Amino acid sequence: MTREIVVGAAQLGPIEKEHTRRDVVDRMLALLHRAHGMGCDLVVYPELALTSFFPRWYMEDQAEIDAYFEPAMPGNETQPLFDEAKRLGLGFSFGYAELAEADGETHRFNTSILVDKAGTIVGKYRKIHLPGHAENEPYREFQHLEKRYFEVGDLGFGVWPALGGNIGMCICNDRRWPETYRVMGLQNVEMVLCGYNTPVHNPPAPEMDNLSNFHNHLVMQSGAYQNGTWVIGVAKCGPEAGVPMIGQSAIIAPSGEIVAQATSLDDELIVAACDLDRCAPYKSTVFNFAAHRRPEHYGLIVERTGAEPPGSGG
Ligand code: ING
Repeated sequence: MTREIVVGAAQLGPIEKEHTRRDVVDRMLALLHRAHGMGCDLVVYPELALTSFFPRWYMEDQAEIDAYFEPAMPGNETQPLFDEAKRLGLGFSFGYAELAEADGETHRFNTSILVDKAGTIVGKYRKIHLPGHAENEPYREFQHLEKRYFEVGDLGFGVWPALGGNIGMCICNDRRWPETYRVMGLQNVEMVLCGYNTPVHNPPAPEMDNLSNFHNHLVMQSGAYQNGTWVIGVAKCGPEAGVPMIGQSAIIAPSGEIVAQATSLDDELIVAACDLDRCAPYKSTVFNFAAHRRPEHYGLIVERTGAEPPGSGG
């Protein structure tokens, strides 16, 4: 009996400032029903799926900013998604801006959750690699203020037993950093869920704009292969608030091969039957960490502390 998860990557096209959460949840429900019709077990939605990608706008008024956050999950607007997924027997994952109260303080994270077929939130991840900047940079065609609106995630990279396998999550910029996949790889992850909002144009490095789609798949395919895991990359894409964002959502096998890819810049569902047992051949041979990986010999210099590499006699 194979351990197969039929995955639906539910790409979302542009969400404009005037779109309500109800508008978006209706679009997510349409994709959920299509996924159910195609026999999916799990539906994966993008990063910050409920609103327009608001870090592109410089705001100072906290109430204006907090209008993009969710103080509860599920909340009134997202409860229908939880209810329908449970009724249909589907697991799902999506990203949102989380408003969290802890120790009498308010915290704000770029968050993603994993919900099982019983409708239980079994995993939560808070984005660690926050790209962009914290202050207004008017030179940019558009801003990228994740460092202003979110705290760095405080939950690490988790891997949870769910849907018959080991499932982890990361968010957007995280996918560009090899550590992201390796920390989950060291926890025997078999499927990484990753939503993203990626503009074609990156103001600090416009010379790379023509490689945006290539870099998107490069990092996810590498992460999949080097850790023997499936990677599900799901875009919020298209010309959102006038900012072109890449699509090319993809379902990537542990071999690094793309087994399904979106071809539009709008709401689109791509589906693949993901056999989790395709992870083992990579984890037990080429990337058998116990047999071949030697971190104690890497001479890793602890960054920015000036620490001498081990054995350097410094
Ligand atoms: N978006 C982009 C991403 O990492 C970016 C930001 C674009 C960084 C291009 C570097 C190059 O895909 C988010 N939301 O992280």
